[in-house]
Amino acid sequence: MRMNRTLGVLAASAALSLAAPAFAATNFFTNFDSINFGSGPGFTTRESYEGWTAGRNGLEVQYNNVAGAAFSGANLVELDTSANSSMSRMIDPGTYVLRYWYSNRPGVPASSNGISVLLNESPIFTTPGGNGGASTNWVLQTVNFAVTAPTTLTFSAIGTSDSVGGYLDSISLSAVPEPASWVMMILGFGMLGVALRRQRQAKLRVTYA
Ligand SMILES: [Ca+2]
Ligand SMILES: [Ca+2]
Repeated sequence: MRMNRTLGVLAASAALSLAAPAFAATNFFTNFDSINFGSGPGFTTRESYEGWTAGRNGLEVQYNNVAGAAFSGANLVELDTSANSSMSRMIDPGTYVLRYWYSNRPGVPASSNGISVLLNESPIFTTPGGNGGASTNWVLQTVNFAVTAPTTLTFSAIGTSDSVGGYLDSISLSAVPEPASWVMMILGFGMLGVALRRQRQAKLRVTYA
């Protein structure tokens, strides 16, 4: 009985260390495929989509190869609607890895294809663009950053504002545990392991007494 209570406390502390601030941070995955827009090619301009809020020029979702194939599923986002456009969402404090797939729009020069990542409207990363070829050319981009207060994460078109621009697909934000949280977590699980072993030994003693 006493062991069970100890075990319970240790399990709770291990769970608490899992729920430490790093784990309360924002995690999301978005691939723009939540809506099936039908079988034919086309595009739609929306004010919000999959947790993203569009800037003043809306958010263009392309589907079914209207101007190049998506990285995942049928849909992708192009960040240049009728003019350079953007999409934003709020994230909580944390240490993060941002991963996203980028492609030039086919046939569009590098000078019109750029996309920047911004935190509270300050650029932290610019996707290396390039001249668009005959088809989409998806390249994984990885950006590491940390924020200590609620922050607006934005993807924004840069370069020539001309209704054609860079593509985005399959974006994920993953919180990275702080070193202190790792130590807490390892300690927590270590203690849990010791308690489990003790409990097992206690049971053995009871069985064979
Ligand atoms: Ca997709
Ligand atoms: Ca453009």
